[in-house]
Amino acid sequence: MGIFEIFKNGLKKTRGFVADGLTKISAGLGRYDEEMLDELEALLVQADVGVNASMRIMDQVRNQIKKTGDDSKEAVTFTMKKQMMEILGEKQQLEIEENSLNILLLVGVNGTGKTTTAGKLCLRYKNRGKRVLLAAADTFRAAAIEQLQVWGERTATPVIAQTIGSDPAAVCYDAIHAAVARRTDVLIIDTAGRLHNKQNLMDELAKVSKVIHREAPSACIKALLVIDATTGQNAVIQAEVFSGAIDIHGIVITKLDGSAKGGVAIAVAHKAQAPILLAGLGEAVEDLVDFDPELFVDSLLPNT
Ligand SMILES: Nc1nc2c(ncn2[C@@H]2O[C@H](COP(=O)(O)OP(=O)(O)OP(=O)(O)O)[C@@H](O)[C@H]2O)c(=O)[nH]1
Ligand SMILES: [Mg+2]
Repeated sequence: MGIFEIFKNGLKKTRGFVADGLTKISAGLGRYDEEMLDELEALLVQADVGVNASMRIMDQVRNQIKKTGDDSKEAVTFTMKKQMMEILGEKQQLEIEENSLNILLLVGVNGTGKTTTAGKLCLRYKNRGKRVLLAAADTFRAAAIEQLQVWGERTATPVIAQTIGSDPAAVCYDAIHAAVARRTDVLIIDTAGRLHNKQNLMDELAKVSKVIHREAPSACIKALLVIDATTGQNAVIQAEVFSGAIDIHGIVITKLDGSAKGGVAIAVAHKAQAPILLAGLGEAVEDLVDFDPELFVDSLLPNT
């Protein structure tokens, strides 16, 4: 399957909602009057594109119609695509430096897909011939350590872990020294999404990040925020909260396959400082792809 097919397939539900909605709203006329444009805007909001981003997109559509007089479905879709891509920004990729230790720190609230993404990334780099190491810095739940160990077995990757309740920063310390000793290319650190409260979580992440930077000053360190597309506008808030605690290099948006609300990627991009780098399009180990704004938008809207 080509990458566009993977996107289209993963975003089937959102496409069904947005692209089909677009066609339905024009009532088969293939053009949009003012009322239909309002309906289009509401459709975007329902697909979780967010109120501000939806407004920005539709303002541009209205301006364009005023300027050219062209209110055809093709013209409207074209302007929408252009605006969405502008919000999503240039395609950016998660780069790994050669001949250096790369540390990927996965953070995010509980259940967003951090551990799954750790496993998927592990396979990605193993397939590229890299030496990979996993670290179980979610010490809050015993099941979290076991879950990462399962990914370790599945991908034949060693996992650095301690016991439940141990200090996550100490796990990171161990993992970094193991990574250096083993000449690891990519160290992937899984962290907790749930602690007693949010402040605890943010404090813990700040501490973990500090220890990583202290112990591996010459490593290429990147914190990736994992957010769940099915959580709607909450995802936008998470992007803000985590950026306040640590320096976020990029965003992984997971479960884009899970709902008709994949439009949230646009809302997140509109608000967040960091770019969306990766997309989770399913639960399987191969269901992680580089986020591509153009393919994403083409998957969402009808063909022009
Ligand atoms: N459909 C779908 N499911 C996903 C995706 N990514 C993760 N999941 C599922 O989401 C659930 C939670 O994933 P985890 O990786 O355990 O999430 P987590 O962030 O580590 O959760 P905590 O450790 O509780 O904080 C699991 O059932 C995963 O299979 C995705 O891209 N698509
Ligand atoms: Mg986890």
